Amino acid sequence: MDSERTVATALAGYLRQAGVTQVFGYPGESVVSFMEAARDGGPAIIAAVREASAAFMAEGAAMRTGQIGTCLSTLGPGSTALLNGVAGANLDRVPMLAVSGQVESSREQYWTHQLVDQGRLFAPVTKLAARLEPGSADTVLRKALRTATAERPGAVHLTVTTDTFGMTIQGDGGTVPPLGPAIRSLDFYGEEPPRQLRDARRPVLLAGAGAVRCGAEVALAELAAVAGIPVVVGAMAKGVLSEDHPYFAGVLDMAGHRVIWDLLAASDLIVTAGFDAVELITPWRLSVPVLHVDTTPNTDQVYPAATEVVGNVAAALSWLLASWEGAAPRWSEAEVAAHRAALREGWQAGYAAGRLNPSEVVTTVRSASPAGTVMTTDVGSHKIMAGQAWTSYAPRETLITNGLSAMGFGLPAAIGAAASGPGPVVCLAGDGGFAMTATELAVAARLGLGLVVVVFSDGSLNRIELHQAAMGLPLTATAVDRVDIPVLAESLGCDGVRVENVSGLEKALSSAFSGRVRPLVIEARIDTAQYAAQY
Ligand SMILES: Cc1ncc(C[n+]2csc(CCOP(=O)(O)OP(=O)(O)O)c2C)c(N)n1
Ligand SMILES: [Mg+2]
Repeated sequence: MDSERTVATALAGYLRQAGVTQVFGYPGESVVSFMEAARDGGPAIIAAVREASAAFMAEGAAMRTGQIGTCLSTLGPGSTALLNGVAGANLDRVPMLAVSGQVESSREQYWTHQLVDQGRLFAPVTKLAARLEPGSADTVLRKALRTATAERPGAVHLTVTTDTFGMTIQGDGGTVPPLGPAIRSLDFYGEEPPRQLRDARRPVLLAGAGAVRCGAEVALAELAAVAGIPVVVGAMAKGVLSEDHPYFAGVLDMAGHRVIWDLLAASDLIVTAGFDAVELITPWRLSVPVLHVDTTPNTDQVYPAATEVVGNVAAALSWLLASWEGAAPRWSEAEVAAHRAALREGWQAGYAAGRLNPSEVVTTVRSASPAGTVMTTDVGSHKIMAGQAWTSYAPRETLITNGLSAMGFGLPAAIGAAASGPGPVVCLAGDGGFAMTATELAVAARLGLGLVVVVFSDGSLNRIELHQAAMGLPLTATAVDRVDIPVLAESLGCDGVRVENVSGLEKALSSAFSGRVRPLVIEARIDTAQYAAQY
């Protein structure tokens, strides 16, 4: 039995043990024997149109499920194409295992055709870039899975030479180590944290993706309600506090961002809860003291924090709650509601009556989406709007890249999310990011995924155009070539429709979610006045 194990079957076996059912990838000769090994018992190989999208599909799947996302490429041009999505997972702190083939080991040291040193290529965009070799395959596979999932999670890349996949390995393989954050551990540094919180008169909680990974939503909601503390969240943590909670105070650095920064600046203590400075778009200019609560010490030092609670975020928040000891709530619900009203005014600013406004596209799609709908965005002005205007009720239902923030994420991530569980999935994309990945619609159609894709069609790379305009420069290279999006969608096996106003959008959405197996692409011709007013 042992003698039948090869590197390829071991890789497939560890992935199965880690709960991986699908690998998103693109083939080449170097990985054929791995795909063959996976054909017998899984994981399934899902072919994307291009490797960069495959990696974003894996990232979207991992964001939705909380499990490790997996992608596959061949050597050289396959691995270089994979890079962006691997970097995305790493900076978005999403666990990912990326595997690339390589030329035979006998030629690897001198060959030049299609040869790239993948260890050096992936080192800056991963937590670990290693080689899978027969003598150490079991250990390296366990190390790869544990490294990718250990706090803070990120990407691991493995290079495997073509011949290595077929090589026999010894041993029974052992078992997959625990994957994920510690369950209860806590350490603290600096002043006694509960006292610091009790001494604060106007504290604000700033929650991030670490709170999602630690399953801290109940502890966060209780602490906010009992202690009366408003909660601002990072975009990648949307839903960790339901946005209809009385103490929900908005999303950092999305539309209406000044209102949020004013709230933080007027506070006398910011308690972070798994917040990661990678989500900061605006420089941190506050002098308010910070109590840093995260799985990871404040090693970034992007903001100074004299006190740190390091460990499981849910356990830390429960500790702070238990130590609150009946002290009076610090903010009233009415005060937080007034703040939310000001924030709403902020993201509505520049509303153009009689036109299709970006905020209306977001709120109209939200209203039409059933409970539990998973939403992804791409990157650009529409993301900044959706990050605030989309109401999220639960974690892992709003999938946004706010670490690397690479265009081309939204549609592949929606495909990855839809392929890894039942229920409706909506993608909100700019026309620039959509153009980068539109042919992946064929993958969604092939898989029978009834995605709804809404393209914010403004004929521009709006975010960059606004920047040029703000600098008083003429617009250069920021026009998006107009294509007939509904026709393009139909040619890729999807339904397509163009809308120019809210009623058209409502009509297009009216049957969008009932028993859909064919993707639907809605081109929403928007007016960009809101973006300009809010820039
Ligand atoms: C891969 C990549 N290239 C460039 C950028 C820089 N960038 C950020 S937003 C943006 C414009 C996006 O345009 P579009 O997709 O049409 O969205 P809009 O801003 O118009 O909503 C660009 C070019 C990026 N984030 N990612
Ligand atoms: Mg655009």
